[in-house]
Amino acid sequence: MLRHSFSHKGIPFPAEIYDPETIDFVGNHFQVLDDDTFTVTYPKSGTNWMMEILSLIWQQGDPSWCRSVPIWDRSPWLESPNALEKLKSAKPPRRISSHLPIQLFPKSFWGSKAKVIYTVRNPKDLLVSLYHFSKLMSFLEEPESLEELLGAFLQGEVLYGSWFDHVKGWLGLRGRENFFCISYEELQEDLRGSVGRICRFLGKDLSDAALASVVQNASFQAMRDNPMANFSLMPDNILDKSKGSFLRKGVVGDWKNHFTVAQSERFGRAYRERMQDLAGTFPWDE
Ligand code: PPS
Repeated sequence: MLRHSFSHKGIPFPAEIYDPETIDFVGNHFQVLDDDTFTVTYPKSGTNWMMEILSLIWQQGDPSWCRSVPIWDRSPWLESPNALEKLKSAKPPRRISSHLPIQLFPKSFWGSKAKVIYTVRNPKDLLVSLYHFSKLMSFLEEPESLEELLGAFLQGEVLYGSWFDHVKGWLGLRGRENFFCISYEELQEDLRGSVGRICRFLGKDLSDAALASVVQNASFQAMRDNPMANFSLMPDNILDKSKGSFLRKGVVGDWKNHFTVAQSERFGRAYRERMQDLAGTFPWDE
């Protein structure tokens, strides 16, 4: 839930950090290049984890870049006004992050060979992550309860709109050779194997030692200990660190500690109804 928002083509954005002109520019005029690589997610799906993994892959496992440059400068945020300025003058190949739903993504992507890595997460865990995140971030309104946030989430009345539409929109690209989808749960289950798959998608050949270094330096603890990745550099007027940590828990299944049986059933009904076309696709689908 947002304190001050604007809606662009039906998608709610926090007005404190985005503006409608930039979102419009990105969709209609931003020039995607063939060697761009995009990390795309719905919020709280493991965006920063993927950004860290990719930074390490690009450096052949060498952590120096990750330890010296803030994560948001290594893979600037497409729809943020500041990052867009950086990207306009960035030397290719560019690494870019975005939470945009597919219908607001740059039109120039469609004629390009640019690669998209889409990370998806169990929406129940994502919702719990968003619930805690809302307590830290100045542009988000702290919900009175998980119940309140759950209602808003199911209505798509949260930042970036409906999770269901976001995931269905992007998964429509499955089968294209420039699109790769992976889940937070797969990363948790087998990080090394997942990194290997990401490398194959990117056409990167890493030695065993380099792979091991990616896995080690992209671990939850390594990222928590890295000031360039743990958001400690984020100003207090945006992220109130006294209320908690951006890298909060980093586990699968935390929803079980937060959802009541009734909330889980309500969520399950909406999920089955909205996701029937993708039934059985994700690790959390029974
Ligand atoms: S954001 O604000 O949308 O960019 O957030 P995002 O990065 O997508 O998601 C934040 C959650 O990802 C967890 N995270 C990790 N989990 C496991 N391992 C690693 N290395 C890792 N890095 C980030 C982070 O802790 C948030 O999840 P929760 O459940 O809140 O802990």
